[in-house]
Amino acid sequence: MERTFAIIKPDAVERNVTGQVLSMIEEAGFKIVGMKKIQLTRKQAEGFYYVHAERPFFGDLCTFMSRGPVIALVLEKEDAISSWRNLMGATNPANAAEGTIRKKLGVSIEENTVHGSDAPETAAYEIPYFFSALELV
Ligand code: RTP
Ligand code: MG
Repeated sequence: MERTFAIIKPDAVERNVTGQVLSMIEEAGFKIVGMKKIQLTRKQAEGFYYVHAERPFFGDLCTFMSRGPVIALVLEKEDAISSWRNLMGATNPANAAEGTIRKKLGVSIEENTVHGSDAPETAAYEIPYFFSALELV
């Protein structure tokens, strides 16, 4: 069993579609082993996405991710990291495959509803950024 880190982003919380995202997660066979609602400060968003610090979209991304509450999740499944990336769909919802969360619910390349760790090292950074071991059950 593998664990990955997921976020339901502010655009989805604002539109009241967190339940739809959670349903798709459970229907795909993931176990939710950690879940909390939290609003990131701008600094916390910058720390979370530090790998993108040099990218042109970094400022807008951190403003977006701290503008309202998010749902932070730890998901468990066989091949959870790649399986969750597949369920999310392409970064730009316009390119996302049928049946993916971003195809169904994404608004734009930025407001794309969900985040997912892209590698085991990323998950190892992201999970403890949000959760203590005691909060994962
Ligand atoms: P994520 O990290 O959130 O799971 O998304 P991802 O791997 O599919 O995409 P990534 O390249 O890591 O980009 C992180 C997030 O930055 C926003 N973005 N905006 N305006 C733009 O061109 C642009 N490109 C990316 C998106 O919110 C993207 O998910
Ligand atoms: Mg990414």
